Amino acid sequence: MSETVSFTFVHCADLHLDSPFEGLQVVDSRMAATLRDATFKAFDQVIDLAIRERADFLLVAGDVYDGADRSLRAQLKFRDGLRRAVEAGVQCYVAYGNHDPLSGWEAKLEMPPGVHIFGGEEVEQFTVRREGVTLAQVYGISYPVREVRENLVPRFKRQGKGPFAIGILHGNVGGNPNHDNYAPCKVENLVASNMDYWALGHIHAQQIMREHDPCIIYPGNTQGRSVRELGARGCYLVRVDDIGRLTPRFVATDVVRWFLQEVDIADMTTWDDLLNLLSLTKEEVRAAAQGRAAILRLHLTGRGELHAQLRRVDPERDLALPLRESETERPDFVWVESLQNRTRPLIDIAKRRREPDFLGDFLSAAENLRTAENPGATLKEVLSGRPEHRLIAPQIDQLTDADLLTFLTDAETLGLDLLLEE
Ligand SMILES: [Mn+2]
Repeated sequence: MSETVSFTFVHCADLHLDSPFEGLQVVDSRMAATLRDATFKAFDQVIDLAIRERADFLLVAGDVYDGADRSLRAQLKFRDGLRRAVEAGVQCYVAYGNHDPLSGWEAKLEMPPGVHIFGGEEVEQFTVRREGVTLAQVYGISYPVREVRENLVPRFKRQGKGPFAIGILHGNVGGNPNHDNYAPCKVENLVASNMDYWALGHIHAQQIMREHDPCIIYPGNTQGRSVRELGARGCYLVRVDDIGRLTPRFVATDVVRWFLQEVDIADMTTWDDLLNLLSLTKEEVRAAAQGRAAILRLHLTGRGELHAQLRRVDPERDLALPLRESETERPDFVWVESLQNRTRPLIDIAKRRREPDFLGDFLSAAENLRTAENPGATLKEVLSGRPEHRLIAPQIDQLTDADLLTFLTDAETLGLDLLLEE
């Protein structure tokens, strides 16, 4: 890597422009607008960052849009953002992914000069220059269709002796089981590829897979959209110095942030203890969101006296609803998405399980299911023998083992409460 000059770039992926927030019932129109525009605003923050930090170029590693038939609004917003970037001197390089393959519908919009879109046939290469000096070569390929099962990495071949080579790849590195296995490859493939930086997309959680030689980064998505996408979301600002050393820095771009907080009832004796801690938790989340809007899921957990009383209230109506009051008035709202009661009674369940009576047998049966060799499959088998199964079979098939174990514990707690009452 001789004759490198220092430069800066921004790497983002998985913008999913115009995608909805999952599992939210919001009636307030201002709040609904905030949520609807969140993916667009997050993208604006990426562009603002690139301009503010005088980045030389911007990399977009796939899933610009949420669906193959992207909305015209999303396409216009995307073009507006890129135009703003190139007018400020930031070149843009875009590869499409599985959510927005080239086969999808697209309005024939002309992109401003300075925006480079990778085709879907072969890996293409662009040279980034600043005042005639070559900064880097950028290699990439878009998904021609939704399902790309081929390892695309062998197609990335470094040409000539450019100072710095970047590969843009939308795909699953290392077989992440939580995402579709598109364009699968291993870290070893990327290491062997002779690139200096891999700008990845597809996995929505940010991750530096390797620090250097080459640097391999998933920036994650720019805006979380469900409780499965908790915490800060953003992109990477990468500085490369004049001897080719990289300094990547994560920068949050989300405008609405998702939180999941547990509230333990173990030391509580009164309702006021609980209500105070719920309010405090909400304010802690507001502080952590640093001026952004927040969406909060609350789990009540732990064993305690309050468990028996909680059975007498409706968590949604009596606890969640009051926490939402007055939140719609403010831009830094904390919206309680749901409040789930997972508390347990104040008895030693392990000890009670050993008693030779009906309740002991019931608790043992639950424990045997939980500790079965393959609890998920065993629970599905039990459920398939129930008369209701006909109605709920499609939903049950979609549940993960963790979901099923949560239901088992809920059922055990319910049975325990009912039997203890007698
Ligand atoms: Mn994606």
